[in-house]
Amino acid sequence: MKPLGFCERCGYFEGICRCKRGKILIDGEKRERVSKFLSGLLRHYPERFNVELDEYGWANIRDVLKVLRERYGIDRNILELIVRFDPKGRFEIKNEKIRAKYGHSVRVKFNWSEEGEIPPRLYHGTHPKNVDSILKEGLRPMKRLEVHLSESFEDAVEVGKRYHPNPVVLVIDTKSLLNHGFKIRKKGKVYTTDYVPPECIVDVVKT
Ligand code: HQG
Repeated sequence: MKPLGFCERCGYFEGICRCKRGKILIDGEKRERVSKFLSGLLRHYPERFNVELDEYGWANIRDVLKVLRERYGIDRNILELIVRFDPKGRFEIKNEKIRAKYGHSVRVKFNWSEEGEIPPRLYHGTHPKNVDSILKEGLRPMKRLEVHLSESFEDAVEVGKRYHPNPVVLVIDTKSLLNHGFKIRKKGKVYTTDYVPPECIVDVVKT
């Protein structure tokens, strides 16, 4: 990830600011580590750090900051920057609370969506070895609560690269998915649904 910083002339910035004189507040490597930890904390193991999630996955920002301060020396200002500049819109801060928008394995209510049109096609990057089974039984949430879809082919390739250098990208027809009775929810740059039947997968692209 790129560093985040503040400049008196340019304001908060990602990478380097326009006048190149801004101060880096968190370097890229640490930003990524904190972001990954925050994803784990808010999606999978809040109880390990005595953080409580309400039914929609919201945690008190105070509790989260206590953990981040101890582990990484991070203050509120930097947490807010991490959330604001997150490339996938992974997190949300509201009313002194913070939550992950998607990706949970802990039981939270996920039946909400941001406004916006659903694009005609969505994409899912995966390991080539999963393809036969997905084409037979459909896309399932597996260990998470929801199935995750990307808004662009390129984003899906990045998701798939977590598993294999040459992932397979499945192309999903969203109209067909909606016609099958499945809701599609927008959560940052990611779209989620409960299940994708094989009939809604209209293309399988090897990369
Ligand atoms: C596969 C990250 C065989 C599915 C990513 C995937 C995403 C099947 C894996 C978000 C299957 C589950 C979620 C079936 C599904 N047979 N394999 N029937 N159905 N699978 O990690 O989508 O960066 O739970 O293809 O970028 O990879 O952390 O899902 O390979 O947006 O914010 O089972 O998490 O976001 O893996 O990743 P995951 P995902 P962050």
